[in-house]
Amino acid sequence: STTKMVLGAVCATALTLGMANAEAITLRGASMFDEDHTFTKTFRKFEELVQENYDGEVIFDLRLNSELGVEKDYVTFLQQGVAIDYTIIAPSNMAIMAPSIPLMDMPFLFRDLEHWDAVLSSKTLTSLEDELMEKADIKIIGYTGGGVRNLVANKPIKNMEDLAGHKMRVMGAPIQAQVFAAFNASPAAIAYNEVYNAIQTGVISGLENEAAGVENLKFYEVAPYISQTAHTITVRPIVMSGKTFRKLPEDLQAAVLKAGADAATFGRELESTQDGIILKKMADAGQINLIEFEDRDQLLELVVPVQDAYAAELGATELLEAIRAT
Ligand code: X1X
Repeated sequence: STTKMVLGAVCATALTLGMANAEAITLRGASMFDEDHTFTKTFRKFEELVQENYDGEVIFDLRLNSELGVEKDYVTFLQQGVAIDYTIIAPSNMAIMAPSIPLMDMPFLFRDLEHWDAVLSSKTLTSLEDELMEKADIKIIGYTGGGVRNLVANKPIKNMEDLAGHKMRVMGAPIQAQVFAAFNASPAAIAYNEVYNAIQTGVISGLENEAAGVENLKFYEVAPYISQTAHTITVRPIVMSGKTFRKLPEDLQAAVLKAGADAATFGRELESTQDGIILKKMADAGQINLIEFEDRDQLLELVVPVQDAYAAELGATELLEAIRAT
């Protein structure tokens, strides 16, 4: 039935774009979450700003709750120019199309929120954007994110000893598995919508995620221990299919770019301030137990050679150095 829905969506997208100028243009978005998640709020802001910046009429058809699949499906849709026109995707979920894009998303890349914000507000990541455009025909129109990823497990993980052999889900980019393997955990790439069941049935013991995802998808029901490794500050590009973007009238293209940048700023502010609040809310409600991770210094040491080797393999050593030097 997902196939049917997607096929329907393909036709609708093609039709409405073909009628640009004559009538309202429909843009279809997709999200894995419900109306309360920060991504959805960012999409709603994007819709409002496009409409504000553009004279014609645009209809936004945002499909929530994974109706159109998960991020790794969205990448294929965007690349092919079918089913969806815009969304937000974790760079590590785009590895299959552009191997260097997960560099902006790798654990321990940013020292703190200030460093993260400085990099995202600069032009440092332009070469990665160009590669994504060239290899996947996906256009980054803004950077949101700002959640802090921790270990989310069905048991407390306090130190390196607890982490050894810990079976955990990571996103499907090789760098993610490499990093957690270097920490001596046992990482496996599993689709996001299979994680809850995989924990429940004991296939894995946890994942790593930011507060917004844990809350929205109720991962705390099967993995209530949050070990505060704070290993990633998320970078979440708002993206549009290049095939969609090129079909839009010029004034709408300009409105989309402006709205993308401004909605991203809104989303970053929202998620970075909400992250700690959501964690506290879940802890106060007895949904999660916050665990201090004692050996974060060791993670920081172990990750550097893995980051260096990945960047070297991609010919992106200079870029990594530029990010570190920001
Ligand atoms: O781990 C994932 O695949 C997801 O985690 C969160 O929900 C978000 O960061 C989302 O973008 C996705 O990466």
